[in-house]
Amino acid sequence: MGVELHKDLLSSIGVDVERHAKMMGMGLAGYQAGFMSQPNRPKAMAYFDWFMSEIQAERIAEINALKAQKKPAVGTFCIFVPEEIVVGAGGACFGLCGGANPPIADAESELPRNICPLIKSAYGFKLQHTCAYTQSADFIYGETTCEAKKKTWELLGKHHPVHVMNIPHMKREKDLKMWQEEIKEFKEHIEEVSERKLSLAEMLEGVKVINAKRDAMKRLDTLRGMHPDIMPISGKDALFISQMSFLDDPKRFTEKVNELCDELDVRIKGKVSVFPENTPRIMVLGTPIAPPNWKLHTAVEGSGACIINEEGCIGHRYFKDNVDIEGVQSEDELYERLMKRYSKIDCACFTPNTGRTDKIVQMYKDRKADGVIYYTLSFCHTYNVESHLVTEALAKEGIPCLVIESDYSPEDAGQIKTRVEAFLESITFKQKAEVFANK
Ligand code: BJ8
Repeated sequence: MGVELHKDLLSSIGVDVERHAKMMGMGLAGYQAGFMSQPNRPKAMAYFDWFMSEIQAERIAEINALKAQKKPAVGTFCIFVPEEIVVGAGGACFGLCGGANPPIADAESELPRNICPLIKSAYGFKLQHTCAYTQSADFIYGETTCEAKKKTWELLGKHHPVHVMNIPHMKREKDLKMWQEEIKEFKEHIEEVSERKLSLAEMLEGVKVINAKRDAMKRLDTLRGMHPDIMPISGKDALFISQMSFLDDPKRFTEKVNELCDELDVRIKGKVSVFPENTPRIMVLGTPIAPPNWKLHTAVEGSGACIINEEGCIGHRYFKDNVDIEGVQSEDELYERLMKRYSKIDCACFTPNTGRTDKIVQMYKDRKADGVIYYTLSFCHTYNVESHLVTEALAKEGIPCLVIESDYSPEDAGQIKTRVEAFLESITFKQKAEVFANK
């Protein structure tokens, strides 16, 4: 197993190697049982299976090799962090572990119980020293998106270097101006770690690399969800790829996603679908689904439906927009373009955030989906409150929607499956009734 080979490195960066190996063993077993056993998977998934086996091993060695050359290693919890700048500096920008249940008990020794599991899980990983990404990070880049995260940085800063980016909660002119300044400051922090100045040309190169990554993910999203009769890849596999987009080397990842897309193109032409005809096609909305949180996708695809996209940050919100660098001549122009791109993110932390609702309705129509599941992590107030506005708009359009609030514990898996089954039954009943009425 990968972690065994890199034991010395893991230990040198402060990972609790025994506990870490145990957790990785459980994670890999879960992946093998839940993913690798799926029938008729695209052959190109072999790369992502390999990546999973090396997720906390070979990839960690790569990141630490960059660090040895004074390249920055930045850990994040949010898609507002401009990874283009880190990549431009030759470094690695990665998402930190925060999707597992076991570290939560440790986190609750310092954090209140009633905050979202993503924050508690990530905090617990740091206390336990069981996330090799967190241990590799020169610093963690936090943001002021939600109340719980904002205050957690103050505590997390006692355990690991943390910088915080001030993300406004409105998008007025004065807010955007401040945002642009924050991006500039981020670049200065990267220069501090790298101990050198970062040129405009390097940053533009970073933008090109990340734009290409987003293009590949958009391509996958289209192939996966835009063909009503053919689903050439399971929702579970596609979600896993989105999750890995925050960890893998961006150039290699782009190449591998494009290879997979080439195969999916052929599958679509040959009408090779991993689900039978008339399988209900479900869109998932809401909070990020961080690995190894595969509970919802397992319940839905284990109940005879297919998930055709995730609207959240581990999904469409992350790759929907590129940075336009056409004609950029100065650093200030680039910061402005970055700000313009990042301020298109329709996170529920903004008020108002009506663009998100309109986008969801349009996405549903474009994909000819059959229903929507609004998934929110417990105690995530912004997405929870916004679910009311979104479901109201969906109801007006006659779009079937199920709201699920959950955490990382395995206890509600059975209950979720029962609710999903009932929802799917109501969708198929409606479809049959429509066919009957049209006869
Ligand atoms: S851009 S969604 S990644 S903030 S931590 S808000 S789940 S209570 S993660 Fe997010 Fe950036 Fe927005 Fe996306 Fe809720 Fe939990 Fe807060 Fe969370």
